[in-house]
Amino acid sequence: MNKIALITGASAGIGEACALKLAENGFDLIIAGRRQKNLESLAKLIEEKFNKDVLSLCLDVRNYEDVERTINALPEKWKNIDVLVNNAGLAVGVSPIEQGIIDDWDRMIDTNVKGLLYVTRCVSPLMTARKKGLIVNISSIAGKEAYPGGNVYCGTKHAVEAITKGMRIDLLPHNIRVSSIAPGMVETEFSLVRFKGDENKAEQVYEGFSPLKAEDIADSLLFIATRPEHVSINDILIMPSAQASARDVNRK
Ligand code: NDP
Ligand code: 8X3
Repeated sequence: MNKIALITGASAGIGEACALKLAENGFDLIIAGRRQKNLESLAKLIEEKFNKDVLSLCLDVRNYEDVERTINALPEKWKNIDVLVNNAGLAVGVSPIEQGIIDDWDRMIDTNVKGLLYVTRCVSPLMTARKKGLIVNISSIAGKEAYPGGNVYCGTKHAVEAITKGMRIDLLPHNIRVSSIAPGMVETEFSLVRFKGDENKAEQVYEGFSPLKAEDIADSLLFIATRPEHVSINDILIMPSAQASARDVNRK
């Protein structure tokens, strides 16, 4: 039987690339996100290209009741989740703290922190029952540093870093490995979401240097997920070669 991976936020960007990479390398996939059409296209691609089983879950990770109901209702085969990738997340806005928009703050905290917790709360008991599993949380350079206008987004990713460490300790007796991947700038829909659909502002973020591609993060995930059982890759910090810190980018 193939291993099974559940990836949140698989309808775009890093999550989509991770789904394709794991499918290419023998995993069956549970792909989750809010945009059903994107999930359907991805599922079709995976089935046709890699001949792997795919289950699509139209799911908003901010809604605990939906998350719980959806995970509890998984068909028995699909409950044998070997790898959970907590990837769904977003930044919204770059306002300084004194001008912060409460709805932006709520969206980031509810998705990046509470959503990650909700999914983990429902999936981890399936892993502890089987005494095996791997959880990979997608953090960020924003989980290691703060930068102007990053306040709440950086706060959520610092929380992801702390929660990852706590999860690793709690799940240790259950033989479950917990990893974090913290990327620098990756060209995805991330900046379009952060700038609320302003394409010019989003494009400027990646001008004058080569940002990471979503596939680069998928490579890191594959490395983590294919280590022997006695090896845990706790943290990967992966940056574009032209980025030395959240703020230092060598643009041509
Ligand atoms: P994208 O905007 O391209 O993808 C984000 C994904 O998250 C989408 O699939 C989106 O799906 C999903 N998502 C957002 N909100 C929810 C929700 N409430 N419920 C379920 N799914 C949701 O961005 P990235 O691929 O770049 O981002 C993925 C992760 O990587 C995020 O956690 C981000 O913080 C992190 N990251 C990104 C970096 C970058 O520079 N791009 C750098 C470091 C970390 P849908 O809209 O269909 O729900
Ligand atoms: C996304 C990358 O630089 O906006 O986490 O924090 S950054």
